[in-house]
Amino acid sequence: MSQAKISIQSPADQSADPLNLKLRDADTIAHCFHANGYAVVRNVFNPKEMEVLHSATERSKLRGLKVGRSFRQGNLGYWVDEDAHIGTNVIGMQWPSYQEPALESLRRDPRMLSLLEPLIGRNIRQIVNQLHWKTPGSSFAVSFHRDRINRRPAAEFRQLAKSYIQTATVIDPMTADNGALLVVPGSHLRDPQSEHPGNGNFVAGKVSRSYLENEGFCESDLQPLYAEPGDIALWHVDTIHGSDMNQGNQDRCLYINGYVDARACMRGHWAFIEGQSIPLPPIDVPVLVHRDDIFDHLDVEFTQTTLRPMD
Ligand SMILES: O=C(O)CCC(=O)C(=O)O
Repeated sequence: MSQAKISIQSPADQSADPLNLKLRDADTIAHCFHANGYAVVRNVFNPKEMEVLHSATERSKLRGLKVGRSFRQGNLGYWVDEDAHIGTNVIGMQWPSYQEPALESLRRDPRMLSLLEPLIGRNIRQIVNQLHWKTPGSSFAVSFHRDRINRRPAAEFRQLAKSYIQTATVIDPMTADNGALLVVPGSHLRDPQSEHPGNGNFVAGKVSRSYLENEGFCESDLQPLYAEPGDIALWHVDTIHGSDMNQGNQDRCLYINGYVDARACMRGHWAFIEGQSIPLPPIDVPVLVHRDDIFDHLDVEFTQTTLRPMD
């Protein structure tokens, strides 16, 4: 005789603080995510793990500095900028997981799955695998945007509002002076009021508030996400967010992983199939993520910097 499966789930805590969640409260995380458009889960990775991850990100940055120019090879890419204040500066990179095993295992760690599963299920592709550094003294900042504008071609992402999750694993503390992420709580529930400039999110210098204002929000609507190494912030594809320049003396590295329900999108590297974590293929196996020319260009190429002047 077959027995019915009984699943015991703890109900979501409707009064939970979205800035202070625990991984074991998966339903509460999902509730906060839907209600507020963001959530911060504390201490997902422990200090020992964070030491290893921090070293991996430092090695990645040094690799970029050594080359001294933006370049890419397939989905792997480095963004190296000539900063007006500090000179050659690595602001970020795509798919660092090809080169650093600790970053490769974090993106498909079971703890990531437990965060994602209540939101997008157990079959998950990955669209974003990225490091962002805000080196002290640099002018790198991120203009306000909703991630929806970056999910292109739009027709390839079905039911985007329900199928996509952006996560940031905190590598260096995010503080009041080093350019912490700023989100507008609840903005994911409001229809866009304006056209986003749409010309890239990476900027140099003071971040304009004009998109925020055009969307009917102001400075006091911004919620900073202060966080410690090992915490994970997650936000909705329609949540308005950005971040100012680093005015402090400590680097601010974030490890961004963006995931999509595989039933809604054919692009991306696999992260999980039926909850089973899937490693990256070798770099010379083309996988369609962002670049439509991936099948024709697998050699190393130098590229333009992605920064644009402040608006
Ligand atoms: O690094 C940051 O501060 C911003 C990250 C971001 O905007 C994104 O990943 O969509």
